[in-house]
Amino acid sequence: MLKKIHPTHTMAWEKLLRHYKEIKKVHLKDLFKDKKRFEKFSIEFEDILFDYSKNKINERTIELFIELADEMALEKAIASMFEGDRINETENRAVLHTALRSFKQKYVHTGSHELYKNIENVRNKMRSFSNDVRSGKWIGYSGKKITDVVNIGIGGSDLGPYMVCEALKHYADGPDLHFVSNVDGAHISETFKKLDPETTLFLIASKTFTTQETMTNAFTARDWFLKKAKDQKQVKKHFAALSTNTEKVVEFGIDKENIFEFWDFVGGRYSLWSAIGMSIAVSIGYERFEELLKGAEAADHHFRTADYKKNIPVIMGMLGVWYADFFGAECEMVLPYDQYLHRFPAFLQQLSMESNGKSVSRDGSKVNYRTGQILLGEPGTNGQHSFYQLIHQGTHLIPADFLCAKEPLNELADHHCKLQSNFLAQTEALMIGRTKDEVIEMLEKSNVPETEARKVYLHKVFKGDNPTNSIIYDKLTPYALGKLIALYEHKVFVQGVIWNIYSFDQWGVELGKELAGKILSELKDKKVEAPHDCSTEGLLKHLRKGGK
Ligand code: G6Q
Repeated sequence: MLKKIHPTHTMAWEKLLRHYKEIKKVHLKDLFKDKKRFEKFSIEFEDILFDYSKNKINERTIELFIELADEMALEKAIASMFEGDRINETENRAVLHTALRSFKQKYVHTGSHELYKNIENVRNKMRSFSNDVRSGKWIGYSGKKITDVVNIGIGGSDLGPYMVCEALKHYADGPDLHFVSNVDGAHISETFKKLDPETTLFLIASKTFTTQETMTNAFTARDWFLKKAKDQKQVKKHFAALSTNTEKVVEFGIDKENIFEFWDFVGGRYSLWSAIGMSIAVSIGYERFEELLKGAEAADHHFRTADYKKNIPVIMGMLGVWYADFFGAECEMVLPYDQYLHRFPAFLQQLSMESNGKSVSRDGSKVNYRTGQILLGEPGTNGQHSFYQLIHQGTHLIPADFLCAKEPLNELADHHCKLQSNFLAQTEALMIGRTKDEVIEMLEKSNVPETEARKVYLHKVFKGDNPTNSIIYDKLTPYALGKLIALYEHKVFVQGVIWNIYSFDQWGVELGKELAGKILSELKDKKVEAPHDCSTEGLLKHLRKGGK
């Protein structure tokens, strides 16, 4: 089980507080007087280069964080996760998404052979199903090949596979993929416009098979299909389920043969590696899906074996804690200079904010320090033309991760060079900034009259001193993507351990769901079930007025 101590009660925390008071005064660009900084604070792991030298740290910072990690028993926590201890204590579950991508089965623990056998069986079933759909062996009720596959799911059953399918679009050579998540009828209606029931396959992705949004969309999809197919028996050719709840799936009318199982030790936001990844296998082919898993497996091995000083997720996690708890940063950004990764920040939002958005510690007491940060992000260079202003000249400290591929997947004139020059320029600008003297000199050189220069120069000063990490991978392959995702998963884990919180539950989403259930009947039946506050009641009445 995980240790239950407050990080603020450790010796290392005290030392870090003292260290912070000194280092906060040093501007980042002054830290670069040490010409070996890049060498000291960068890590190479296979084709990934992780440069964290542009952070407000020195060797002492890392040493103290290692002391903190030791006091918080990080090593034991990592072993507990990989070995299947029930570290998700509030749900009494193990956390074994790593087992789904463990081909070498390095971390097999007693009694887990059956588990690995089950995982392999589902993978084999996924391989043959996805091959059949892609090759045209799997045909629809009227004898036509499947041209479109729709993943119906939400949250963890949508964000992961959707992000990966977008990221690996370059390799997509299967049927067209669509993702429907929102219960807003607009989502499925607009998707239907592109589809023909005769050539469409629905993947109902739901761990519980009870989620309101997913089930509403699934029933709507079935009605839409049956309107044309007419015969209930044909559902088996057009619907498959990715779920842990066989009983509910069968009740819905999906053939037992079309159920792709996974298990309660796979959390929703960690489920893209399971049967929930079926849409990925259908889109890019099963072999490439396995490459994705193998990339993640390599990152798992790195996380388990690399020294903390050379361990990317450990360092990333520590830096996150450093800025949140010592510098008081509220937000962090992930900025991929890679258009294929345009859903990566959205995926990471759930991974990080749902996992570490907690205020009760593992011993049940309220935390008195900051936990999970707000994560935002958009692909570069687009973001530069919108919100970067606030990072450069606003009042917040916003640490940011910049990601970029060394080689492009599309060779087009000098696009990639321009993309990379922006990637490099932004991290440099955020670090060095531009001083008052530099601005005045610049204005003088452009012959701006002195009175005018005095008026505007402050607006042109950049404080700099803003921390960034740079992550470069050779090419966005399935293997590289698998590594990237797993590195971030483990970063979130490290932070949860240091913050002494439970990262694998999500009780905070329950209250809204519960109330929505009650309000739904009030909206439908026009009756009041619960006394509401006057705002909710006023809004409810307004929505009912003139509505159906
Ligand atoms: C993720 C959460 C949540 C979940 C969705 C969908 O970690 O648990 O986002 O994935 O609520 O749940 P189902 O897969 O059960 O429909």
